Amino acid sequence: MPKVYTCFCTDIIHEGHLNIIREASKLGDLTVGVLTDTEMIRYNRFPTKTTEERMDMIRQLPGVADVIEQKQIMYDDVIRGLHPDYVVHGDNWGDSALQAIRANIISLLKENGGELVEIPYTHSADVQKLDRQMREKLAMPEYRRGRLHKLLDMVPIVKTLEVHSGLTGLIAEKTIVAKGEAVSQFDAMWISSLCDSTEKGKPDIELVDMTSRFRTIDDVLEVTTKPIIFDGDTGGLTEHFVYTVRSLERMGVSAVIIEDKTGLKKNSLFGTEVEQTQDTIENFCAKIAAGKQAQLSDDFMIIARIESLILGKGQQDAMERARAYVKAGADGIMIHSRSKTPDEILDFCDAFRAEDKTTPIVVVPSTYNTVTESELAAHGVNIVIYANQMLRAAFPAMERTAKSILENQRAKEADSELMSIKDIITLIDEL
Ligand code: SPV
Ligand code: MG
Repeated sequence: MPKVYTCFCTDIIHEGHLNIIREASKLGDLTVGVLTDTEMIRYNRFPTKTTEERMDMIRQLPGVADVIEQKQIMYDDVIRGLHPDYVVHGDNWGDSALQAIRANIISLLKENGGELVEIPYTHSADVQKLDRQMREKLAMPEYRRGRLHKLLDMVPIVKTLEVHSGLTGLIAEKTIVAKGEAVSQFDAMWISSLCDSTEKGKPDIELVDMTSRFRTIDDVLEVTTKPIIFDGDTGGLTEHFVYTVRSLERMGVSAVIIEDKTGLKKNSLFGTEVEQTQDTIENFCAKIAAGKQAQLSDDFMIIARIESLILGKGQQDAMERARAYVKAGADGIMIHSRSKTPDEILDFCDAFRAEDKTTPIVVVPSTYNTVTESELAAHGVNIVIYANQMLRAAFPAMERTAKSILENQRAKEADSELMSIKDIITLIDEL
């Protein structure tokens, strides 16, 4: 019997999958590969079932002779190990990541023998509905909130992108790239106080109030499924912070990060160029403890941000605070720096990890942006936040266009840099 292989990365079985299995099993003995959870996260969406549950689900289907785990999105191990006569796949090679996978399969089959069989994708109302239901389930507060915790156990480093609107949320949700053997996408989103304020033309001084910040969160929640980390500034008065915690939990936000400053907050990237006051360890610990006390769900995280390096107070002070904040109940530590090099951040991470192996470390490499994710992970960092790049990318592009229209007294010259009208009117999927 010829050997046939297909790979599934789905939580649900619909008529399109059944059609692939039916057609594939006509060609010979069918082995179905099930993509592991960690690869699902990189390539598709967060799985609502574990790898084992998904393997069991496929084992039940008629026409399936064997089920194996596919550990990488690229087919190298599978094709070299199994030597299938046929690899079967739907013909929906829509995005660049899928095209890279198709090229990988074709080149491996050329080398090892075998044929790629492409089955027409099933475009039916039922398939679309099931797909939409799955997305909506992932977007529900109870599902979304706990996902940051789960990610921390599943990926080497949680890649987090700044978002400040529904549109930037969609970019964080959908952007996917294929590079060599790997396919990659963002794991989580950061609602930055700097970008949320700047987008509104306001300074980053806790002037944009919580009602308005929550409105931004809601815009993002409406169109995405990935977990959200909220920049809670100083957390405000402890008596107010406890209400903020409850509201964020209810919305399905996964974590709030509060910084140990007091009085009029200024953006950290000003450093000591402006007057900024660090809170006392005692006060800030009381705020963390009150937040943890107010929290109702098990999975919401309160992350304490240490400003000692920003304010030139050194590693000793940062370490002393880290110890105290964890003791007060912080679920993670964010250490910030405005240095051009990552040295002081990596030194802190090494010192902290020598004492504390488990509390998650969060970093924001805006100024020390040469550091790579793997370097950070090697020093024990768990979450990396790209905190303002989306907004900084948009501003110069919009300003260039505005200048071009003024200079040329028409819009034609700007056109080559713009998204086409057809693309913009079809960018947003309708229900
Ligand atoms: C933000 O993005 O608002 C932050 C990070 O708090 S920073 O701007 O570097 O202070
Ligand atoms: Mg901020």
